[in-house]
Amino acid sequence: MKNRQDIIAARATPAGVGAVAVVRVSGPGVFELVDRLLKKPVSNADSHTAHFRALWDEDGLVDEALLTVFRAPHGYTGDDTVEISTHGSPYIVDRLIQALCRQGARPADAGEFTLRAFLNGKLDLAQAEAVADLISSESAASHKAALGQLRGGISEEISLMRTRLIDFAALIELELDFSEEDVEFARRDDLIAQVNEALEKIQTLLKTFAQGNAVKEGVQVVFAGRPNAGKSTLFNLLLQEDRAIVSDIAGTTRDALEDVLLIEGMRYRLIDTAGIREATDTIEKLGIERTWQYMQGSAMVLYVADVSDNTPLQLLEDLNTLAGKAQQVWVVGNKTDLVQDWNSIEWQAAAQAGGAAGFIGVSGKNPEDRQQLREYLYQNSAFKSDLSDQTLITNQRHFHAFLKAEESLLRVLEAIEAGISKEMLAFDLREALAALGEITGEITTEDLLGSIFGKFCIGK
Ligand SMILES: Nc1nc2c(ncn2[C@@H]2O[C@H](COP(=O)(O)OP(=O)(O)OP(=O)(O)O)[C@@H](O)[C@H]2O)c(=O)[nH]1
Ligand SMILES: [Mg+2]
Repeated sequence: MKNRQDIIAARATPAGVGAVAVVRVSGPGVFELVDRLLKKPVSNADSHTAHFRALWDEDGLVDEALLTVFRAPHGYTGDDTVEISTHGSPYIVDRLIQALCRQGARPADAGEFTLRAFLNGKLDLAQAEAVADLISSESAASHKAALGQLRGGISEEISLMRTRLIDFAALIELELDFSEEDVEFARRDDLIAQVNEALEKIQTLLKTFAQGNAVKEGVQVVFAGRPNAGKSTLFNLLLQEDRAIVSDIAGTTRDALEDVLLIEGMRYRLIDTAGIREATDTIEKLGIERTWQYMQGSAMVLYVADVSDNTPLQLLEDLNTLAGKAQQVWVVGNKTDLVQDWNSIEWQAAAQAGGAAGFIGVSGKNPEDRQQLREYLYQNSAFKSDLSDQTLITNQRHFHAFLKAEESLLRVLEAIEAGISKEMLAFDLREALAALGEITGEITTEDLLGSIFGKFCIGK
């Protein structure tokens, strides 16, 4: 890890031209360093004040800018910081950062400002990760989940669990010190109750991961079916644009196409695929292999069947070939406009017999069916944008740490019941505490910090 005493500088706004660009400079001694680019100092300014100043380097005037001063321990990083808002020209920003570096600053690494905030105790690790999620959130639901985590949702729950378990761990360690006397400081009943309570909390949180992950990454929905069934037509209808090529030639879609659809603040990643049949050439064959892969990896498969060209029996046969290769299949009977007397009951029955979770009949040529299709998707994706205040686990790392904690706590219970040695009990309790502590960063390693903060953008 690089020196925490360095003064670091980076552009905090996106690269390119804009009305305003912000350069952030932070570290002990930053005010004196910035003063050297000014005729009128800011080093005597109060925290949280803004100052209009001309910026100078060796070659002359760089820009006129607004400097915001944050004094330790306030501000984002908890170190002395100046945020310089210049005119939004990449040239000005580069020249300013170079001037700052000549005065003794160095370019900040990705996530280094947030890393410092963490090291200064302004944020715990789960909150720091929430910052990255917040920046990249693209839907109301993921924004809400990230914001909840940033405000300490998960951290609070964990610290409560930890404090209680730490007390017990301490008592058990004490018992170990008096091991010859066979005393029990920690009442086993109370310990069991505490562990059970913690387990319940952890298991509830673990269950939210599927939803949390869907909220963060989006629900993957794949369109599959025979060639010409109208997959691309329905894909375009939902997206309201001519995203995929539609034609009456079977085998039009070769490669999978992906796009994002937002419904009620929830993100869906729609994937249009190549129609399934005996491939006629190598490229089509590769496309169809991809269709199978996507089906396996998707939370939902929308299986499109052409009700004007196929029979319910054919649908049943198709669905049987999907068995075990797709998680949840929802059938869409398409081209209802072409047949007057299609028997929806029979189609529904075939879908059900084939193990599909639902059936809907639509026409891809009828714009009004778009709403119906959206509803179908939204109601049936197990992950509705439940914008309630439930804390969600949205992060793989947290999920695995909770799993570890769960395992250790289950072993604690077993150990008590089986009357296994106190050493083992103490060990498992410590393991559980460590796993929980990893989430908030009470227990960290440099590798872990490197991998978390390396994913941030520079300037954050
Ligand atoms: N009348 C009618 N025609 C439709 C409907 N949906 C699709 N079509 C037509 O059916 C043909 C095939 O549609 P596509 O959307 O390309 O079908 P696909 O399933 O993507 O086909 P592949 O990419 O070849 O697997 C096109 O000529 C569409 O215009 C519908 O609901 N009604
Ligand atoms: Mg297609």
